[in-house]
Amino acid sequence: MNIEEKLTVKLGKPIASASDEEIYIALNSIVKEQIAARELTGGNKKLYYISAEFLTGRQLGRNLVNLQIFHEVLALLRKYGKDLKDVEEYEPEPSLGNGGLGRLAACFMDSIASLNLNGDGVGLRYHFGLFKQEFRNHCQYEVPDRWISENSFVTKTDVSFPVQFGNRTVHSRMYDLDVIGFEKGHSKLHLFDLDTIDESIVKDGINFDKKDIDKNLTLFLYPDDSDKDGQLLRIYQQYFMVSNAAQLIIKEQKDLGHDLHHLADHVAVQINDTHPSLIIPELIRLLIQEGFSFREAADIVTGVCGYTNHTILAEALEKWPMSYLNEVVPHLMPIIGGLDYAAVCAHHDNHELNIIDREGKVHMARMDMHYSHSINGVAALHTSILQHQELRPFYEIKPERFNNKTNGITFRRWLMHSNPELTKYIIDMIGTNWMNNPSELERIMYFHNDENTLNDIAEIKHTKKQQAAHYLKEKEGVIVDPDSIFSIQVKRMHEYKRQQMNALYIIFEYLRIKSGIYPAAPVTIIFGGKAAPAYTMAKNVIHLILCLQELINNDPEVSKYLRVVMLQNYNVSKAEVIIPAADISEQISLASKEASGTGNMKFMLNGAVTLGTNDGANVEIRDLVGWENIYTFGRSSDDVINLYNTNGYHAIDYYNRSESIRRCVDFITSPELLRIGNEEMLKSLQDNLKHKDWFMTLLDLEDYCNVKETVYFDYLNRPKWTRMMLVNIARSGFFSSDRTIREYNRDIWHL
Ligand code: 26V
Repeated sequence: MNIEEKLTVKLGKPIASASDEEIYIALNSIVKEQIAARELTGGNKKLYYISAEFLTGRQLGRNLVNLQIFHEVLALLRKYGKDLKDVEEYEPEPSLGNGGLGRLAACFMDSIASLNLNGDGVGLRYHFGLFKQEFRNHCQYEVPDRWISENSFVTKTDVSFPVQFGNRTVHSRMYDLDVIGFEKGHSKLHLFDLDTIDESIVKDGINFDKKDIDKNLTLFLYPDDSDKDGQLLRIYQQYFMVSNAAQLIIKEQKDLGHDLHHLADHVAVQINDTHPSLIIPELIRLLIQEGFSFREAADIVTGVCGYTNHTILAEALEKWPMSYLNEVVPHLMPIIGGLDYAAVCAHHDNHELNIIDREGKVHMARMDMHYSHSINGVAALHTSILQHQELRPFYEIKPERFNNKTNGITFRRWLMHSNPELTKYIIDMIGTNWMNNPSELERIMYFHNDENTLNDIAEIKHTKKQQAAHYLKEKEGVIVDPDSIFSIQVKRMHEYKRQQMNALYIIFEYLRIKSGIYPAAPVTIIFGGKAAPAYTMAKNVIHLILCLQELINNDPEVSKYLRVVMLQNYNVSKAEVIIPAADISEQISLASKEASGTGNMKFMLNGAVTLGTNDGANVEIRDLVGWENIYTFGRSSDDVINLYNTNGYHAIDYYNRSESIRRCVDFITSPELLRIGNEEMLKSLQDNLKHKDWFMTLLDLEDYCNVKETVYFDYLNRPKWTRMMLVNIARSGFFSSDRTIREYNRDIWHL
């Protein structure tokens, strides 16, 4: 039977008379059958990728792409007047991640499966994910994001493990998400949960009784940890995740008849940031139960584990008070103590190497570094900063463990699924070899002076902008002009990412327009991103942007030249609409602070030009495309690190010295904005920028405003701009997560 016949049979009626929801359910079922028919990837050694986050995005589209029936289904539905996009809308998107770290894990699963590697993911099945962002009164509110539904791709299994918390035991339930690869390969993402979770305990936003672990354990990703109960809950979650992972590993190895003495020959564990770090003592504990000595077990586990660091922000490097760990996992404490003792004995002269510090706090990353055979950063600059600054004491004792693995993205989702128009065009130019060998995208460089090709690429971009404009109007109720320049900054809200600098630029441009100086071309600035519920400053930045949106879009004089959009509840599905529509990719973090960034790669692949600092993977983008095909600005990471080390940055000096900076910052509490927004929030943001500004917004502001003018000017030079677009697409092959995963496998996992 072909797809059309199958679909008709499933529906029990003609496709033309079925609703989009019925088609979704039928396609879901067809896809599940095809997945079930594909064998799981096997092998002598297996990877377990353990992560608190897997930001998978919707599954229907990715499965159609990887089963290679996406275009067929697209055309089939079109024949009956249906749009696959509308059908896909019926799949709830799981919000099992926060940002780049979780999306990276999802891209990695796609690449692991597609490269036919023997590897599964392990995480948690959070009922409400992170949270859903709603805007009211120009402010962010958080509500539960219910994604679990009957027709999801996540299925219940019979697998369960006992997990010990102090003197009581809970019993887990494993759910599975099938991850099929492109053409071949089939892995699983195992998500653990408790049957006793009670969703009804969540009241008034995202609040709930933090002590009731049986009912709350997997309600949310990163529940509020501003008090002790919240921190204990985080530890409960982390231990629950890794205990299940460790038991699954031991069980599967025993089932295969492997000798646990040779565990490191058969198992690789990748620890995705510090949330899964307790896997180390837990695996050691299980091996001791199997009769190993402490020393033997610790050596085996070191051979199994690899640790990936995703940030240098001190506040994100987890440390738990020993007393808290003692409350949740007392049975691990002797092991953690032993690990610390062994590490201290080996390196007694430097207390920065201690796992347990003088205040009795357990440093998870330090445990990872002592007891993993590999330690990696996620972009060249990031790894270098880890080696020479943040993790220097470790680099000095174990240089051979350090390695870089520059992040990547799956082209299946971020090109083939989200931009079928560009995909088809690339196929017409150079065939399909690039799909399995992304560096071959380089071959489109052959057309870099071909006027027709450049016009076609510009035309595709325009189509994607029209689609995005349509989507914004339908879903967000905002009107944008597809003929304006789309400059897009979508990512988590954080001061180091400096959305506030972009907002100050908007003020700069607004004031200029008001004074009769107009930008070279009309511009639409689009933001999207969630702020952590307790992160006041990030919420204040959202507030400022929403106030600016209201002020500017409703001012007929200004909105001809400038429009502002803050997307509500930015997620993977919205990213797939908005990223292909970008002309300019805003990657403006304070140099040294963005470990890598992966959005930057998605934009590049879709033909946007980067406007960024020399930070994270932007540096590698610059090296690949050359200075002529990227706009960089701002102080270098060396300068910034030096400013921190010497206390050399004082925001107020920049404010006092520059009239233009002062006018932008002052405007935050102008009568115009106070009429719309909340005085306390705006004032607090303004004070922070003048007197604290920890992430040095004002340091780079003028440079940023200046370079933007150049960018807009160049945009009008169509031959120049479209050639830049083509070069960016052509050189993006390096950022395929297939390349990244091949490197992990070559250097760390050896599957
Ligand atoms: C840390 C914490 C600490 C406590 C509260 C909740 C929480 C949530 C997440 C994290 C870790 C954040 C690390 C992270 O997401 N890093 C991002 O990783 C991306 C993939 O490597 C990378 O592209 C981004 O630059 C980096 O910010």
